[in-house]
Amino acid sequence: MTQDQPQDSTQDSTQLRTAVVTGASSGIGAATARALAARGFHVVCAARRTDRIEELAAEIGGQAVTCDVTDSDSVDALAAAVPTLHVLVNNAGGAVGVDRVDSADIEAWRSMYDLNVLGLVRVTKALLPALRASGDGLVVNVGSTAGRWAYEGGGGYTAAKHAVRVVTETLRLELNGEPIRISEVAPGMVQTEEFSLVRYGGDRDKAAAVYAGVDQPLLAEDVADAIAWVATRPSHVDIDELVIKPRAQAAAHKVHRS
Ligand code: 8X3
Repeated sequence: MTQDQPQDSTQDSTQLRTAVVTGASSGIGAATARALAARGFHVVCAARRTDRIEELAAEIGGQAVTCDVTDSDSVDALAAAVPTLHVLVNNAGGAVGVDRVDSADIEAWRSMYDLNVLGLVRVTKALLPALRASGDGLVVNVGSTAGRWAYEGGGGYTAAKHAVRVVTETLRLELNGEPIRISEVAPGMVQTEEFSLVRYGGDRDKAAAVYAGVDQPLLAEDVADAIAWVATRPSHVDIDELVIKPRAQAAAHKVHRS
């Protein structure tokens, strides 16, 4: 067994371990689904865009379940498809807009809270019975450096990601004594196909400017690798939080650009 294969001190190591990845249709979610499949997990790819996740599931020998984490019925249908679960990666999320607080778009803030925070809570609630059923569960919440620092124009997103961090800590306290670990992987600047494009309402120039001159922003695969590492530690090892940034990024306001 290599270091990156699932290591499980409590279960038959030949048993196939199951992972659910939300937001698996692109970016960090899709890369994580691939990374976990490469390490031997049966991966359930969950997202709204059925065509994308069906293609991904076929590629990695996994399963596609169409799921909108902002819809309770949809999340219940995901839970019904997963009776037992070892790893839940709550990845679905995103930013909308760059409004200052004094001009906050309340609906944008509401939608960010719904997607990033309530979505994570809905999915976690619904899948906790399956995590318990496996006897060895792990929840990896994809947070952000935006859950650690503030920046102008980021209020709606940073507030939501700070909430993700606190929900993660709360859950760890509440589940203490159960065989379930709770981790947060918090990336900084990651250049993905959609994150900034969505944030800037489809404006490609503004989205590209986020990464302009930055020597090697993180890629989705870098974050997926970190998540897969967290998911392949022995069962007694809990990685509380892992902050991952590109070398060029020291802080929100300190990004080296050439
Ligand atoms: C993304 C990091 O800096 O764009 O989660 O808020 S940032």
